[in-house]
Amino acid sequence: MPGNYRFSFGPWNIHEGADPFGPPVRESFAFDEKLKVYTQLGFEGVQFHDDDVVPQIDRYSQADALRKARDVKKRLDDLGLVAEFVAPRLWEDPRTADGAYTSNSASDRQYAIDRSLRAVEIAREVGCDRIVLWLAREGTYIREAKDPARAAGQIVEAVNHLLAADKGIRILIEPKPNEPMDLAYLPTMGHAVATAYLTDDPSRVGALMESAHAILAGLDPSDEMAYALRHKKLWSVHLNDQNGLKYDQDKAFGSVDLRRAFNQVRVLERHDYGQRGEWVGLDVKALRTQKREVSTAHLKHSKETFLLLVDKARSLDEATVSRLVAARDYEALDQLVLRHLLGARG
Ligand code: GLO
Ligand code: MG
Repeated sequence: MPGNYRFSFGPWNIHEGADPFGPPVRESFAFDEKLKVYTQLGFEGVQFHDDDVVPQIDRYSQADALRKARDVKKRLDDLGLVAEFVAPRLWEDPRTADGAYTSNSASDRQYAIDRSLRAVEIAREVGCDRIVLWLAREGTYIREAKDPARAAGQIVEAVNHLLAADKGIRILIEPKPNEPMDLAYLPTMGHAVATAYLTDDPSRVGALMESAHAILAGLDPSDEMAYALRHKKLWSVHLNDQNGLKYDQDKAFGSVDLRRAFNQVRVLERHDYGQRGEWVGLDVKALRTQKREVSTAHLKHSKETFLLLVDKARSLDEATVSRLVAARDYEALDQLVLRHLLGARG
């Protein structure tokens, strides 16, 4: 198996199988049990929401929250795990119902900024310098409810607050076009990158690209990754898969479209992703039908598929690819790739 990659996922990827139409179908795993799964499956990186580190964070003073974060850091150290990032969860509290940074209520916007600043300190406490902003509710259900140009500015302002609060912190914007909102304000990689350049320190603002989010936007994930890579702003990924334009599925990587998965791996390989410390992150959901004892298999499988595709990317006959591109014989190029993926001989 090819090496050189470090893998991560968030504890929310091990879950009880609830969906909008039904309650949990599996017993929970305690946080410490989840941490053991990381080691068992060969993942080193842990992605956190602020309240994965400090459950019910809003109930605690910041001093207490940081004490709890310190305890989590110790548990990570004991297991040889590393925190990759902390993401403020800005979509569950009633004060975020109308959005967080772009809410029409000034006091609710302030709550979102305060909570994000707390997340920055929590990130430091668990030993990382990365904040992920999945801007879940920045958008509208009813188009006329907000001014989108103003909203774009409010998001920049919020990022500036975080940059100013900690001179070493880095912000990764995770774009997504819809869900939970009808229409979100930062739907694509282009929006995330452009937002970075509007901030006070573009060198500390980058992006996390999730495969399913690109597909929901009708775009190819490998092109979205490549765009961010060209700007030196692809600082993390959420690999998964998505069967077309429907609810966000977070299927195992490669589950729907192997060739699309191959092209994501190929673009990462070709641009030395991982060599500057970037993690290969997963954001995958176990199927509701899965029994508890096999409800972490989607993580193992996604990682295995990634590594098998690294093998495929490295063994593609690039000389023939170049020759066919030069001859502009894209039909032959198409078949070369298909035969390679199918393992055809001769
Ligand atoms: C949802 C997002 C979500 C984020 C996570 C970290 O669609 O993908 O899972 O990745 O909250 O910010
Ligand atoms: Mg994600």
